[in-house]
Amino acid sequence: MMRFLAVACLSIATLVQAQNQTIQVQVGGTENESGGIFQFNPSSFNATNGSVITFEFSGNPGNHSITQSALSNPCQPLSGGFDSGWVLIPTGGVSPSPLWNLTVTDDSHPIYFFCKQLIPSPHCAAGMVGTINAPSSGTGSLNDFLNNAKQTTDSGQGIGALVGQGASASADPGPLPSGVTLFGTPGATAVSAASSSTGAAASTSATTSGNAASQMKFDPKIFVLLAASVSFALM
Ligand SMILES: *[C@@H]1O[C@H](CO)[C@@H](O)[C@H](O)[C@H]1NC(C)=O
Ligand SMILES: *[C@@H]1O[C@H](CO)[C@@H](O)[C@H](O)[C@H]1NC(C)=O
Ligand SMILES: *[C@@H]1O[C@H](CO)[C@@H](O)[C@H](O)[C@H]1NC(C)=O
Ligand SMILES: *[C@@H]1O[C@H](CO)[C@@H](O)[C@H](O)[C@H]1NC(C)=O
Ligand SMILES: *[C@@H]1O[C@H](CO)[C@@H](O)[C@H](O)[C@H]1NC(C)=O
Ligand SMILES: *[C@@H]1O[C@H](CO)[C@@H](O)[C@H](O)[C@H]1NC(C)=O
Ligand SMILES: [Cu+2]
Repeated sequence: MMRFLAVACLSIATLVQAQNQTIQVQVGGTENESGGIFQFNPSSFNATNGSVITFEFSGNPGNHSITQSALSNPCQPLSGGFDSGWVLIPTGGVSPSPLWNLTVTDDSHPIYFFCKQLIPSPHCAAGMVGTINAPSSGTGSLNDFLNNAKQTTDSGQGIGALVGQGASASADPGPLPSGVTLFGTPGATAVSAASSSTGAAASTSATTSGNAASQMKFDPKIFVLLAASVSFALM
């Protein structure tokens, strides 16, 4: 009986974990690449509700943001959009790199983001943009968004919130080792975010844990695993 319980608990734990994807994105170049690199890597990926995107401020040096925008207006902060603030990493890099965790709350529409840094030239126009759940080609794809971004000459400096449209963070980037500075700290909820996203924000944890519960209930894999556990326990 104890063995059955242990195996069943393990199976459930494995399943719940398997449903939350974690996606790592390097901000400003990949680890150990030095110099001001204006990119997100990867810059286009898909993530289901509840998945966490861990942005790693790996630029060495770097002074970047992750700021939500729209397909048609790629280098302007979206009203009610998410924002990490700018994270300055000095030359030489730091360890550990600051991280920013963004949880997907609506995977049914593409999510677009850019870096709003202007120094030494607008990073957005240089191609520092990314997409989540965008089509792989044609209208709305990363290439489409990137082409729009490259045609801009400026980028908006507005400060957003942790809570965005379709994705939200619950904390500022961190940790901030000595030499690292966070500029333009986003509010927990921006005034503009209140109308469109407060509902989503307020219900983020409830919704996602609710999801996990309902997925557990309906996911046929759990029955297969439980059945396997039972037969294992009976052996
Ligand atoms: C899965 O994600 C949900 C929502 O983010 C969270 O409440 C839950 O604790 C996560 N489960 C695991 C095993 O990480
Ligand atoms: C980066 O450098 C560190 C220390 O030299 C090393 O441990 C790590 O594997 C390197 N990472 C990559 C992606 O090359
Ligand atoms: C980093 O970016 C912030 C926000 O744009 C700016 O105030 C600051 O001067 C920048 N620092 C460096 C060293 O580029
Ligand atoms: C993800 O969450 C959003 C918002 O609640 C919902 O509209 C969408 O259908 C969900 N996606 C899936 C695959 O359930
Ligand atoms: C993401 O999903 C869209 C459809 O929703 C698909 O067209 C695209 O190829 C997917 N992208 C990746 C990187 O898997
Ligand atoms: C981001 O998530 C990782 C993995 O769960 C965690 O170790 C880290 O402390 C989080 N960082 C922040 C700033 O939320
Ligand atoms: Cu940048």
